[in-house]
Amino acid sequence: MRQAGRSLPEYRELRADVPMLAACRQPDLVCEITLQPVRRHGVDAAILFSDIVVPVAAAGIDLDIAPGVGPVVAEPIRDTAGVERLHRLTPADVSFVDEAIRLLVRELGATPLVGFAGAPFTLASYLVEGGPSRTHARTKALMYGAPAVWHALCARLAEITLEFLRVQVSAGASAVQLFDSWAGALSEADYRRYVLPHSAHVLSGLAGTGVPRIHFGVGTAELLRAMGEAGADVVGVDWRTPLDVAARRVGHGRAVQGNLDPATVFAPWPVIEAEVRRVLAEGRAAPGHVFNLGHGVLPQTAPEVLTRIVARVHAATAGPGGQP
Ligand code: 1CP
Repeated sequence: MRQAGRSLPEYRELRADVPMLAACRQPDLVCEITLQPVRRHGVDAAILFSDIVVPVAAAGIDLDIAPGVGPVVAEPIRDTAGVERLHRLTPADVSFVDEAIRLLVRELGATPLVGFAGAPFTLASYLVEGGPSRTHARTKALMYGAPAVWHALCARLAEITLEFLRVQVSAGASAVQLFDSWAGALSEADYRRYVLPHSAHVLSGLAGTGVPRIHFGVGTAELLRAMGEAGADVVGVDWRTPLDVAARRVGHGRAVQGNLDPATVFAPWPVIEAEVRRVLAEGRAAPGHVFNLGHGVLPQTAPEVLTRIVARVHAATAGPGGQP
């Protein structure tokens, strides 16, 4: 899950003098940072070191990732002229990602690499607000007040995202994850009207690639049904909804991903272990379950605890005798 690397001293050392976006554009550094949590924890898959705003910057938007803040956009997009500043993405704009993935696939051997991108709503929120927002007030103001501009922005973002994910799959990514982290800010009706068609466009555009598509958001208990309809193979769930409940909501035939509360790592081991067992047991209600945290690794997390959780999950799921 996101920022597994941030809790590692070896990550902090590598990043000490390199700003986030610059790091994302150096294939050898991307390769090494992506490998770090795999080496440390023995997880079953690697997640590409990058950020959801990387393709948007490559498509012409002046932005930065400020330490301790997140993405900050120099000139927020709030009208048609703003949408026009976002040009179409070509593979050449993100050749550094292609190169990093080719390096990684060689290094990873049998371990699959998960590529990712931000979904149109979450990307639009950063672009419209100009940075992280708790309320997404300006985003919703545009959505309700100028729906044509909103849909033009999301359609453009969906094209960029689709192209970016296609580049990652062509370079060798074994699965892709579409992060709609902030979709939980919306009612189901608004999600269906303003967001779902754009995310569905991205997901259906990848159907022919044959790689599994994961779709994740935070605070999405009321949206799981609609997110299931958006077309992914796996729906990621935060820690608020038990996986057996989530499995019913996302609909038949879809796997689930999640959903240990990232703060569980600060509990005594017997509590953590009981939570791991609960998540595994509830995950059995779905046709498939990717064990994961319910959101990103908190930076204060002790790496040793993550290693122990991974080992516990492996012990519970290895072979036919494995029991949660
Ligand atoms: O573990 C990894 O490093 C994986 C790579 C990764 C991923 C998958 C990063 C590195 N970012 C992301 C996705 C991402 N970025 C999401 C979707 C997933 C999620 O919900 O967690 C989002 C919403 C962002 C935006 C973002 N980038 C934030 C959140 C700000 C907010 O609005 O609250 C932050 C803090 C960043 C910066 C960032 N991205 C990644 C790292 C390691 C960092 C920290 C920068 C640093 O260490 O200097």
